[in-house]
Amino acid sequence: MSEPRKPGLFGRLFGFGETPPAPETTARETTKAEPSAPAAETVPAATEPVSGPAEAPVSIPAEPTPAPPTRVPPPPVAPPAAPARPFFAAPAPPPAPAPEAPKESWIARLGKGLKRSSSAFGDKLGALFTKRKLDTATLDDLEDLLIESDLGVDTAAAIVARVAAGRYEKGIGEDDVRGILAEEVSARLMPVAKPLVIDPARKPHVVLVVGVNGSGKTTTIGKIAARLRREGKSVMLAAGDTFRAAAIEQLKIWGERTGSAVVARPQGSDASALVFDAFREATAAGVDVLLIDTAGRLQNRTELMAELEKVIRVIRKQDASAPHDVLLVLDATTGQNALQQVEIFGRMAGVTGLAMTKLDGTARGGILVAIAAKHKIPVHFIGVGEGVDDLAPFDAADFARAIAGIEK
Ligand SMILES: Nc1nc2c(ncn2[C@@H]2O[C@H](COP(=O)(O)OP(=O)(O)OP(=O)(O)O)[C@@H](O)[C@H]2O)c(=O)[nH]1
Ligand SMILES: [Mg+2]
Repeated sequence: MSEPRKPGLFGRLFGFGETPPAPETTARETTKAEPSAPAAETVPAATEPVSGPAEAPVSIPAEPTPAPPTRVPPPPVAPPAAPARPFFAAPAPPPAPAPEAPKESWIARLGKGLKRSSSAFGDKLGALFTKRKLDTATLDDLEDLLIESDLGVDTAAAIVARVAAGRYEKGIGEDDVRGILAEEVSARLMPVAKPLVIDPARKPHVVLVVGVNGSGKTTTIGKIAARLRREGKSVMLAAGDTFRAAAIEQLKIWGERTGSAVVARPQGSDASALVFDAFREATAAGVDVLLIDTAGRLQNRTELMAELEKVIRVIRKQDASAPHDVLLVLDATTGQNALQQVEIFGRMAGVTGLAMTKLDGTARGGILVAIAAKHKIPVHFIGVGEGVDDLAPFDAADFARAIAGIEK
């Protein structure tokens, strides 16, 4: 069942062409922030590009302990100017001979996480369909079961209708029901399964990452940064979660790990001012992608949502088209509340895409189907673990099979 990673994964992930240029050291100059940026501190990017999948999986604790040496001493002198090498036109570097760690494929991990739901679902389904004939009570129970799985009332009704169609008095097996479930789920998710497309014309392409507390924003930023770096893109991270010192340190660790520059300010600084500086620095350095971390905030905390709106206004003042993506990170374990998060973050922050994390350990992935049916917002990524490689592009058919508990 464990499938080898497909070679085109990263391309599919970001919608890039398939020949990424040779990685360069991060383009960011290591000069300090411009004078008008009082306390802005930029941690220079590591000079080594990320080494690829061979990198050991990492796990960042939610509250990273003591700050690593974030005030990195004078950064290494930029290597002798390489002949102007365009980011996107160079041939692909020889693929790093990444000795594929004997690690489970993401789809296997997704399947395991969702297995809780699918096996619970399967057990109940098995009990339901032991009878030879379908009757209304069985179908009602099936509908309840599907609604409990967070799929949404309409989807549940549609599945039940298909199960029932023409089969009264005949009966139907559990496998057939799983097949119908997978098809219906897939049909609803297909239209929203879209990669995050980074526009190479933008320097920087700005991705603002938002979501409730602990949903996985910072980790997802780290994972995305790692992928982008492997694609040869230069990346800057903005530590826009200025509330907690630990949050700033956490992002800096990801910066070091991925070879991305980090723009940070001391705890308690104004997030909008930080973002302003970060945008200007990213522009000056010609960085490809600016990933902006934000503090977790509950969607019903008006003042915090207002702060987010301010961050967006500040970005727009500098580039009316930015942020180019507003990625809402949803924790799959949240269940139904995710619907409200999509609605309110969507309204206040103009969410353009979703990432759903923690699908490796939950029984509640079905909520994505309800979200897709209701909001039709693109789903870019799923997170299936805490490690740097535990991010996958969203694939509707795979996800649907995992939900239905169908082994590939
Ligand atoms: N199992 C699992 N854990 C994850 C995943 N993504 C993130 N986490 C963990 O979830 C916890 C919270 O992740 P963070 O990235 O700090 O979340 P955040 O949204 O930045 O949190 P705040 O900044 O506090 O709002 C950490 O322990 C992560 O390692 C995932 O896909 N699977
Ligand atoms: Mg965070």
